[in-house]
Amino acid sequence: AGNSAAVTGKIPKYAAGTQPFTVLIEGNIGSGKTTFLNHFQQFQEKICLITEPVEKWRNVRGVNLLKLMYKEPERWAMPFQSYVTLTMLQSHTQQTQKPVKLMERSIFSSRYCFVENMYRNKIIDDGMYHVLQEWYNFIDNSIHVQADLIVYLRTTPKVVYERMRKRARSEESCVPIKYLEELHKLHEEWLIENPEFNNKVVVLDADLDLEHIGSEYKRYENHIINPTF
Ligand code: DGT
Repeated sequence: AGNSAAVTGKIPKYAAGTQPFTVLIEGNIGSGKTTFLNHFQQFQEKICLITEPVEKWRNVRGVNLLKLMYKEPERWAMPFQSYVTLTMLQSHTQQTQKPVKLMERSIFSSRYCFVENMYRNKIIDDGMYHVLQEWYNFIDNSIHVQADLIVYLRTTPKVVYERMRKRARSEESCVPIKYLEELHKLHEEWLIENPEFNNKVVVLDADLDLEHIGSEYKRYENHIINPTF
């Protein structure tokens, strides 16, 4: 065929055309992403929920990469990020028959918030950073990442710091508030200030406690369950 990929030189992106309306749930550590996703479990026949990538990072064939990343970041941040990228791509390209997909985090938060923060703080050096950037560029050009709507669970660093401490995930015991402040700033730059993304973003007040957040979720239920394509 004259217009085959080989002839035109345009190879279709991997997973292009295979993804439903996709909603990404984003926000600082402890902003309630998991709680938000759990709320949508009642709509399982319509929504494919992809939760807790963090569980994969805590157990890669028995190795807890998340723990190693916090314990010895100079050595483990780079392989950790590399694995995060892989797990995110697996989720982004996972197939489903359902008309909506809801995902906790994305390749974008990893790239624009976490990796950026590590680089600014010199936890990963130039060489490591550039290798990751080269991967991101290659991925941009060759893999389709569907993102129709981004739900930003916006919080203040102090509030999520308290939640993180209460939750007491052992790996996070040494995370200082400064880290959450930096991540907050990067989320704001990416989701509020960056015109490439901010027209897809809905912002929820995720400082609200569990008792009150339900009505905030409800405000956006319809957006998510019955998207206007
Ligand atoms: P939630 O439900 O809003 O409380 O969310 P979390 O805290 O369960 O999930 P998340 O993704 O904000 O954070 C999980 C842990 O993994 C946390 O210690 C931060 C870390 N983390 C997440 N993504 C990345 C990443 O791309 N790079 C790095 N360094 N850490 C990440």
